[in-house]
Amino acid sequence: MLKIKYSMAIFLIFIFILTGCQRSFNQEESSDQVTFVIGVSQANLIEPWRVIMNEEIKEEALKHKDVRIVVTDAVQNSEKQILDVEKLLQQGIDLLIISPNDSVALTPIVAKAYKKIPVIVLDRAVEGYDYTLYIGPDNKSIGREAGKYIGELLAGTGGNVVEIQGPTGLPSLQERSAGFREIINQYDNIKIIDTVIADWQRDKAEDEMEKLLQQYPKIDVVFAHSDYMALGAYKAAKKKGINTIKFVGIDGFAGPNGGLQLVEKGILQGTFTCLTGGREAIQYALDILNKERGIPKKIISRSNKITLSNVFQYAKVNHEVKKDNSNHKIVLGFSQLGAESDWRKANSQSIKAAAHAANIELIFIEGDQQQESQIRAIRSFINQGVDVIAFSPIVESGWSEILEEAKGAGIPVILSDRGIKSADNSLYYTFIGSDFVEEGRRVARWLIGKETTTEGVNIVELEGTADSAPAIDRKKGFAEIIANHPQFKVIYSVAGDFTKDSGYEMMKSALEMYKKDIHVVYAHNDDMALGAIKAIEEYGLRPGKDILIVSIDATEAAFDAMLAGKLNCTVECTPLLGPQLMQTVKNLMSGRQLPVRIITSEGVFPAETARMDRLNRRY
Ligand code: GYE
Repeated sequence: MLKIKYSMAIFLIFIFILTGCQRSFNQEESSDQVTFVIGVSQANLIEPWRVIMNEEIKEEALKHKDVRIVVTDAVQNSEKQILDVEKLLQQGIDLLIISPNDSVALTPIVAKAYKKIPVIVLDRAVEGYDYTLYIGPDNKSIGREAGKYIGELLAGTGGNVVEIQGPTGLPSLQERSAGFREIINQYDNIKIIDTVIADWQRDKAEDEMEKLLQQYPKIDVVFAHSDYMALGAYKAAKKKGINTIKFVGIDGFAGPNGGLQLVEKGILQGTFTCLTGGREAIQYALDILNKERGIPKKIISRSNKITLSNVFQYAKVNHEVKKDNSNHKIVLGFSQLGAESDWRKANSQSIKAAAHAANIELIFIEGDQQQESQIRAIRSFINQGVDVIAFSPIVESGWSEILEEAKGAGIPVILSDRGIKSADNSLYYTFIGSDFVEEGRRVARWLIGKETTTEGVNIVELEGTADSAPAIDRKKGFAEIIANHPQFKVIYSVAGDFTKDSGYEMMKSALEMYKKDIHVVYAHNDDMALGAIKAIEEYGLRPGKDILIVSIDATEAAFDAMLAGKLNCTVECTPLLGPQLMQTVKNLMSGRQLPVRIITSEGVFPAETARMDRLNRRY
């Protein structure tokens, strides 16, 4: 039963009238019953992007009669924002949405809030993982895409570019700029002749541009970090009667003077959309408050390149909600890569159960750890004309051709669990899965905390399938952290295939070669760790004692091994992707724009607390 907070809402409204510094958006009559009160702590409302974020939050919340939102504005001041959150917590909000003014300064208060209620962080992340969900853009990739586009615009002729930035020191801004420069620096004939700061303000951009026009006789392209600033710069050029400069912006909002309209009018040559996440924050907030399963940890929103060639189509797709054709049952083709591990078996089960629960017709094709079999399965889905294809790619490379076929047939593709390497990110709609690099880092951090000796620590690394995303990334994350601790040395590293047998064989050879000189085994999954445990026991050593063992997945069998004292730690990688996948398929079919990346939530389980942790495990 949901709690009814009618009287609290009245109380809140009363408080807000008294304080006058906060606003609450109330749906229709205040006689509606309030089930959830959501606090929104905004960093500032000077940036147009944030005004839009708040508008989206408000609009989306209005769709739910039983939801109230309370909004605070920190006016660019982190201390004020901390107080804002304190007050919201005192008022008894059920969930906090925060877009932090500063990542570092706001981390402790976000962690404090997260101890009590769910927290959604928007745009600027906080440090660590003490929040429920993060939604934000990939600023570096936006910068790169803008760089590529401007590169194309000037490729033949070369030219001079001016960059107009928001306020100095913002990490998001530095990332955009770095991505942009990474690409532009590859061109000998394109020069960034100046960079100015316009604080996201249109008028300031106009003033700065006037100065630039006096200083430089030839400017070919202006790249502004927001459409609003691009518009200011355009005005300055127009006043001087200059119409040879091309303007490129970021944001792509709909509505008067939004990026889309500016592209339509030919004022901007192009813009790169940067969603605020406001709408999605409310959608997820309700899922969280209603205790839905499969809430991701991080969502990285997609940026679209908008030019005259696609602006009308984009505006249509994004602003016309598709009619729900309830007679049509969605058909999803899923190609699984194999049944190599307990993880995979749990993953297959989760997908099947979630499809059933979501009333989605699932055509599930099992794999045999062979890329060719998966390609065949995907081709059969194309031939059957399914609505959506999802698959878990065994390796990272070699998918372009089949994905081009799916694209040609107009069937959207979703990557589940593992990613692919492809320069063309239009070949798939989104990728749902874990952050494998972070898992590798977590293993290393645990190991460094556990093994405090300054003497050499010899590590055997049992890798997953060659060229698979989890093997590549788990190795990378681990290496990144131990690089700062030279006493840790990977003395032997070899690729298996995530099966128990391969772990056993690899460990046997490691023991033959290094005998008693092995101190730690890092296995890229639990199954291989279990195989290694067997090999170590046969060799006459005690796994978990003579040799520390750490792995990834956190399966039931890994918990058994920890309780038996044979495994020292497992880092979670959840296979329960079914609910997120089905939710995503539904979103896709209803015409909603999908993020590029949906990252699942997971933890670290050392043997010391395995008994307690086990109680909450579901695979
Ligand atoms: O860790 C391993 C498996 O791709 C994340 O594949 C997955 C990995 C998982 O078989 O056990």
